Parts: sequence; structure tokens; C-alpha cells
Amino acid sequence: MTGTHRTQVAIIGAGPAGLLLSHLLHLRGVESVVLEVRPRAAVKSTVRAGVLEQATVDLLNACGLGERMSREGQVHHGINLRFAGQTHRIDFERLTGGRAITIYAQHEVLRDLIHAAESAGREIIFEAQNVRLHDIDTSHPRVTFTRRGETEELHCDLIAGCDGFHGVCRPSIPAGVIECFQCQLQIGWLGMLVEAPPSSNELIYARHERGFALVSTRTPQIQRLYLQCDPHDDIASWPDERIWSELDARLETREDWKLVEGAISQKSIVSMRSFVVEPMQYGKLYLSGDAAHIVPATGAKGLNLAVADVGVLAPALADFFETGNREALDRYSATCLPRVWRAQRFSAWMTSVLHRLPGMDEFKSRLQLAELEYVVHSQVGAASLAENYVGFPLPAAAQVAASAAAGEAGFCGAYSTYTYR
Ligand code: RFL
Ligand code: PHB
Repeated sequence: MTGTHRTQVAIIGAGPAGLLLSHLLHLRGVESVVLEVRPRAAVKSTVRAGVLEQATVDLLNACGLGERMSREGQVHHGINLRFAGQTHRIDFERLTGGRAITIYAQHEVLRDLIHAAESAGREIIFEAQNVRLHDIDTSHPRVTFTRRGETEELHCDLIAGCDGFHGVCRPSIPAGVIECFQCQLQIGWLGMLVEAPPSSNELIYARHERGFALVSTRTPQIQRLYLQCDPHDDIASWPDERIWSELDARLETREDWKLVEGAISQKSIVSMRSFVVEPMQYGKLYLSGDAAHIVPATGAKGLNLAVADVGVLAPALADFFETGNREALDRYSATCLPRVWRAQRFSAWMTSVLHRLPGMDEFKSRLQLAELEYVVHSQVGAASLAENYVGFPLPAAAQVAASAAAGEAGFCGAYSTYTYR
């Protein structure tokens, strides 16, 4: 055993949940150390989410992380649903009283967070292997890990499990203490980065008999495109020609629109699943983000939920260290879960109306079209989609985090509160 370290909060995982938690804690004067299994370069470059809810943007702005996002992020005031050869715009501005989403890649958020941590001299230990949690139900929890072949130990008061769905934190909780609710959908997404300007000013979610397709964007020079596929498909079975012909077929429209093609610089397949653990805490361990819940990407909610979780956890931890009061910490899971289930409901609904699902017959296909027709032609249906897509205000506890962060970061930014109607 070589290094022994001590901190207040050991954070496992340098994804959006772990890095934002560390940042929010720092603004409240709480020390943390982040342990991440992957190298820094991999964390900074992995392509994942792109859609940030209004509340996520507000929180990032309020805690001083919004500068590059405000310059480079693209504010979208609506999305398009395409089915039966026609495109229908869902106008967020009109339907939600002026709220919007921002397209800013997850890895850019991570770059901003890593930059903020390293500028402030906060430690992120990359390439921490064999992370193990010990004594999580005692007053002296600790984490062991290996770095460059040597075992090290991190003593702490509390542990934040922000290590994603496949991490080690959730499995460290004894069997029978938590309950897992899950649904493995037989749906995969083939995601591509394409070197071409956007084909559309706003995202296009397309429902087609051949399966779902999504046109998104990243920058004025890069598009992000997705195709529904079998989750077990080999990437080799998707050569570029097949991708373009499938995109053309699924995005067909009677309107004057053409997909802008370009070099495909990256492709990968992910499997969609729905998962929630209850409660999201045990002993001295608090789970946040994908470690506690996964949603299918159709609703674009995963990263946003991770942000909401740590928006609740950070002030609860800070209150505990400042005053010894555990009330908010004890309520952490109960505060987060209603938002998690609301996002599960919305993501499951978006997934079910837009994908070609296993066992789909003509009747179910007609029902899907009827559902979409209702949504785009009913003020109430469209408003419901818009309200859920732009997202709900953060729980009151997280709004406190944002206000406190805004004050302590000496930054007023664009933080706004709005009430849930
Ligand atoms: P992450 O991002 O998975 O980060 C976990 C980190 O923990 C590390 N780790 C470990 N570290 C130490 N020891 C171990 N044993 C460890 N095991 C794992 C990992 O290396 C990693 O760095 O979880 P976090 O922070 O909870 O963030 C969750 C989000 O990443 C995720 O929900 C989103 O990407 C989901 N998602 C989207 N969410 C949105 O809000 N908007 C979107 O537009 C959106 N699009 C998407 C998405 C997810 C997608 N995929 C890949 C499923 C699009 C796609 C295609
Ligand atoms: C993305 O741009 O990566 C993206 C957009 C919308 C989604 C999922 C992912 O629903």
C-alpha cells in the first residue's frame, strides 16, 4: 500500500454527474477527490449526449460553467416529428412560454468541467484501476484503487457513486437492500458523426416502417445522425452505403428537403434500456446519474437527470458538512425519484411512438400513427411533448444549489426560475 489520502467526499466517475458534483461542492467549500477509470483523453472525447434542457443550461450558467456553452451551443426553439412523409414542428417557444433546449455536446461539458477543476487545483485521478468501496455502512468509509500498479487508499466521510450503469458502486450495495426496476428494450441505435453542415435547423425525429431515424447536429460543420438497429448488430454490417440508403428511406418526405451527406467520421451501436434503482442511497453511499437510472435516449434525458441529481446532492452534502444536519441527505433519493420516473415515462413514450418495436403488427403500427397525429394536431398533445422535452424546473433543493453557486462563483449568468404549471 503506497498512498493514503483523505477527503470529505470520494466521487467515483468523471462523467457529467461526478465532475459537476465536485464543482458544486467546491463552490460550497467542500473537498472532494474524483476517481476515474479511463484516461483523461478518452473522457474528453467520448461522443454521447447533445441535448441540454433549459434547467441544465441554467445550472451550468449559474455555477460559472456557461461561457463556452453560450458561445458555441445552439439554442433550439423546437423539434420536428416526421412520419407518413410529412414533417410537423413542435414549437417550444409558443407551447412552453419561451423555454428552449441547447445543443452542446456532452464531451464539451466535460472539457469545461475538467478545465474548471484543474484551474482550481482540484484533483481528478484518471486511470484509477480496481476501484473498490469498503465499509460503506460505517462512519469510516474508504475506497481503494490501483494507480500505476500500486494500491492506494482514499479515506472519506461520504462516497458519491457517479460511475455510470456499469460501474462498481451500485453492485457494492448488499443484495436485498435496494430494488431495481428495469426493462431491456430490444432496440439499438447506430450513432454517426458526419462531416457536413446541418441538414435541418432543428432536430428531426422520424418514424418509419423500416425503423426510427434521428437527425441531430453538433456544430455548423458536424451532424449527429442515428438509425434504429438491432442492438446485437455488428458495426461491420453497417457500411457507409447501407447507412445512407437507410437514412434516405427512413427520412423520406414529400417536402423539399434533402439530407446533407458527408464523410462518416465515427460510428457506434448502443443498446437502449430503462432502469431505476430505489432508493438511490445506502449507508454512506449516494448514487447519481446513470449509476442510479438509465433512460432510452429518445427523450434526451440521461445527462439532464444526472445534472438534476447532483443539483440536489451537492447542497445536501454541503449542509451536512456545514451544520451536521442530515435531513436533506436522508431525503436525497426521495427528492430525486419523482423526476426520474417522470423522465422514464416520457422517454418510454417517445421510444414507443417512434420505433419499430419487436412484435409490431399492422394494428400497432396504425395506433402509433394515430398517436403521432394526435400529438401534432392537438394543442394539448403538442404542449405535453414540448413541456417534457424542454424539461421541468429543478427540484427546489437544486435551485438552492444554483443560487448559492451563482453567489459564490460571483456570477449571475442566465439563471432563471420558473414555476411548474
Ligand atoms: P457516465 O457519463 O457514464 O460517467 C460515468 C463515469 O464513470 C467512469 N467509471 C468508473 N470510474 C472509476 N471506477 C470504475 N469502476 C468506473 N466505472 C465507470 C466511466 O468511465 C465514466 O467516465 O455517467 P453520468 O455521469 O451519470 O452521466 C450520464 C450521461 O452520460 C448519460 O445519461 C447520457 O449520455 C445519456 N444520453 C443523453 N442524455 C441527455 O440528457 N441528452 C441527450 O441528448 C443524450 N443523448 C445519451 C444520448 C446517451 C447515449 N448513449 C451512448 C447511450 C445519446 C446516446 C447515444
Ligand atoms: C444527440 O444529438 O446526440 C441526441 C439528440 C436527441 C436525442 C438523443 C441524442 O434524443
